[in-house]
Amino acid sequence: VGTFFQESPMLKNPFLEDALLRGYLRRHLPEEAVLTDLCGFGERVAKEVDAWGRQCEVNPPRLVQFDPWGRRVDHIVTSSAWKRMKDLSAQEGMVAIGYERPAGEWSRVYQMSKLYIFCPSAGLFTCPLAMTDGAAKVIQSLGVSWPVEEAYSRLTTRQPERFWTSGQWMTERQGGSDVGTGTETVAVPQSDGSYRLHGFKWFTSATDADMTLTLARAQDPTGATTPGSRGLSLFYANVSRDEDGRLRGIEVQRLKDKLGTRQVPTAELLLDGLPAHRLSEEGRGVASIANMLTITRIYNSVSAVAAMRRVVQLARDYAARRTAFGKLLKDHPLHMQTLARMEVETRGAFLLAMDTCRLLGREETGVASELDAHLLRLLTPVVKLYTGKQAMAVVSEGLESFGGQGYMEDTGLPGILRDAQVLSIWEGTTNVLSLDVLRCVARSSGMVLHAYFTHVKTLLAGASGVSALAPAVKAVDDALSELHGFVQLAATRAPGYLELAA
Ligand code: MFK
Ligand code: FAD
Repeated sequence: VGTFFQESPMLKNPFLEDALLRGYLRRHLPEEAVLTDLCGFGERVAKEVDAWGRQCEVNPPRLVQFDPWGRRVDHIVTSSAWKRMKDLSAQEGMVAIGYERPAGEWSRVYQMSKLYIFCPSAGLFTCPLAMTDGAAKVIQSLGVSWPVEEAYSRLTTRQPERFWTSGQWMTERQGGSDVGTGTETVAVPQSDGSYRLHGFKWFTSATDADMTLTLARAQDPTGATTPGSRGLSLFYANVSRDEDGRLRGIEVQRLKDKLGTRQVPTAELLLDGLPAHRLSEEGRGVASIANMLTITRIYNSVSAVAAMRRVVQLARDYAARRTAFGKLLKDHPLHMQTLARMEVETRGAFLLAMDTCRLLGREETGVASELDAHLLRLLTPVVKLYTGKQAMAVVSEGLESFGGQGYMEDTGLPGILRDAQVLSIWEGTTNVLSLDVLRCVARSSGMVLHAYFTHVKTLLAGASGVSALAPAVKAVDDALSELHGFVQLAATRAPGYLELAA
């Protein structure tokens, strides 16, 4: 009945549609090869990859625990689209770019720009990519030598048939935020110097990974372990099968039934003698995995901004197709004000996230100043916690801009909101990251704040000709004149706040 059918919003090349991204790159990384690659990839994302992403959502992974004759097999069956995402990720160098460094200190900005284009269409394959990149970073920081040389080369390869993904198994039933107290997994030393892990990992995402980094307590010769964070070491394990096809030392207890991230197999795992190698010094597990946390938190931030950008792009397109009260939505000032507010949030978040990527790239290529290193340490938790919250608010607003259709499952829009909800939970909740900020203020004796204010001052100096910014410039100038006392005060107070929070 009726002849009217609403045109759907159209996904266009996310690179060409993003004036801010292109402007940012033109200013900082105007290399033709990079821009051509991103533009070509954007075209592929819109025309091909986005449909695979949708397939990942509608064909979620499932667990086959037993074969027809009752033998334990623990097969996580994933969709063909999910497998295609893995090959695509290798071919496009989604992790490799960060290690090949084709754009020197700007390589992370290049890589993360590509991730940003990919994220909302990736069917959350960006989750294993984050952990894969984090694992490569940890291995690189501890030394690429036996037993992880091959792993490193596979994590960072562009060859799909060699490409490995990694897990990050930290959370146990007693503690996800507080892994120091909550980790029960023990590592039993073997005569050849390796270990066998026994324990239960409560959340392990992308459990179809080829390897993992994980935390456990190494037993001493008497079988005793050290409690707390100082008893944790970092281990590397392959996820492999024996000649009977059974997982070596792992039982997949079940796949989790989740609000969102349904594309990703997140499992509960029983580690029952998993063969592993210790990578860190004994007791340095948390400090050693911190490099992984930095990478995955930056991925999280870029994903958050990408979700906001996608919903804004689609909402803008829809506003030029949908009519209400006799004119297109784009001609209703109030509707456009709503979209403009979303755009402003997205732009601010983009610049903050990209600046963190810029700092990471500088640190990795040895050109970071002391100020850069402090800024990277401070901004990583700040940008993760801030963009995680922002993404939920902006995406939720974005859904409303499609009216009732924004709530309809087969438009693909509700999935964006479901997936945004996790961004403030995994990789450190908002409160835990707030405490991480205090931790780095305290441990640097306030130097991270000094670095921050100095950075803001430099940025504002560049904008001093813009009259609308005059009040902000004055406010920061006033704050800077009290900077010395403020930094000292913050450094003195941070340990107190930490104690209070504990
Ligand atoms: C597409 C999206 C991408 C993301 C996909 C991801 C999929 C999901 C994966 C997960 O969720 S994996 C699980 C993530 N888990 C967390 O993020 C845990 C959250 N909890 C924390 O971050 C706690 O703050 C922490 C576990 C680190 C607290 O542990 P401790 O042992 O009480 O910390 P402590 O004693 O303050 O620090 C131990 C050492 O680590 C110190 O070094 P030193 O011994 O050398 O002084 C710290 O400086 C260092 N450290 C801790 N956090 C750090 C850090 N170093 C650098 N950066 C940090 N963030
Ligand atoms: P808790 O630590 O119990 O926290 C509960 C609440 O208490 C939170 O609001 C938190 O902010 C608050 N809180 C805790 N400590 C403090 C404090 N000191 N001060 C103030 N507030 C505090 N983990 C992995 O290791 N690997 C994975 O692959 C993985 N995948 C995941 C996938 C999904 C979809 C989800 C949802 C989680 C995944 N996790 C994974 C687990 C995730 O990292 C943890 O859930 C998260 O770190 C929080 O830990 P928790 O669940 O134990 O919560």
